[in-house]
Amino acid sequence: MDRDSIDRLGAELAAAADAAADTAALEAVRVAALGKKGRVTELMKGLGAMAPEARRAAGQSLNQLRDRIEAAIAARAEAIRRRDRTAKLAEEKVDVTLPVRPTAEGKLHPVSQVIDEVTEIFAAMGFVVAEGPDIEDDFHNFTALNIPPEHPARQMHDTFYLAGGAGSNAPPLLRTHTSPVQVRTMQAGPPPYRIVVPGRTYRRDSDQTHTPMFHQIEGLAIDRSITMGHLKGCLEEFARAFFESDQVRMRFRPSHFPFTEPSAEVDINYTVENGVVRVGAGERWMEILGCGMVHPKVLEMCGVDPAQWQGFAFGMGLDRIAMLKYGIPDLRTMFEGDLRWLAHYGFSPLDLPSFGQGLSR
Ligand code: 2NM
Repeated sequence: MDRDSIDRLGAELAAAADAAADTAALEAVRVAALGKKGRVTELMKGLGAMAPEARRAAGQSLNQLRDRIEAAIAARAEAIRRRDRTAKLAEEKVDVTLPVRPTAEGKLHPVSQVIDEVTEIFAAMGFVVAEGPDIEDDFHNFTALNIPPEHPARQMHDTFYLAGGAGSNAPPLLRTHTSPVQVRTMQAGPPPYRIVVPGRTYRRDSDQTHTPMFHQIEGLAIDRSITMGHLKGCLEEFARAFFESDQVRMRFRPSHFPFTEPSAEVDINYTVENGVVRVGAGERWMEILGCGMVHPKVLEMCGVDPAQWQGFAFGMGLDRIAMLKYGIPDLRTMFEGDLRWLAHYGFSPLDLPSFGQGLSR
């Protein structure tokens, strides 16, 4: 085959590749040119019968022909790929400025709503949210919190222990409070700390006023000179923001926890009007949280020098204050997963609590 006809064939096949409308058409062009019975392949088969000199020249030309066609096919393949991707992107375009379609179903659980509200309040005071595992070990849940092995609090907490724990190793457990996250935070790096830790907690308790899984939020503030005065101001600010009333009064009663010294339990005032609880009015007291100055031994066990650092911690049950704020009468209905209950007591996932918008609406 002469030079001219090879050039013409190359031009023809390259033009066919350029004209291929899609990947399948392009593959057909490739097979017709370079496949087992393709036109270029057939020409190459003829080389064997040629004299050595002629074969070398013809072989070179045919190799160039093959390279030219392969390059044309590759270029077309890339063009098709780019064109298809552009079309796909245009087709999948979403206008994020359009208003959200209202959802008829899908509500936030009141406890989720209350977690959002409480963390918003503490975030505005400079706390950041920290989280940790539900399955904990003995050290983080008890020992580091100044609750030694024989301490009555270990029975008091009625812990769920998991299988495992061989020899001298205590078995893993479901955390009985969120405090192990404070321990992990302190172990992870130096003070200062200002964290709040919302999450699930577990105790072997089930009756009218207890569920084996419940929710807590705990807080920790450690710095050079944080005092009980800061603790009181912080919690009063919280109570007024959460119950959306400047009238809420608080009472700090001396108490005892292994992990704080001094310790206090905190009550808020309330009254009952027509069977409805009203917080921030009346002379009755209701306990809502426990708190205190973090025990020096706890700081030490978490790697924090108590001669240089001090501060407060607090812990609060979220299920009860959710029921209180939103008028839910029965604790057990909270975790039954009844969609009719959620339709009634749930919150729109699009109404995030914020001071600008009003904490709850
Ligand atoms: C409470 C009451 C008082 C508390 C202490 C700590 C830690 F890790 F810093 F020692 N976390 N949470 C604490 C203190 C919790 O719950 C009723």
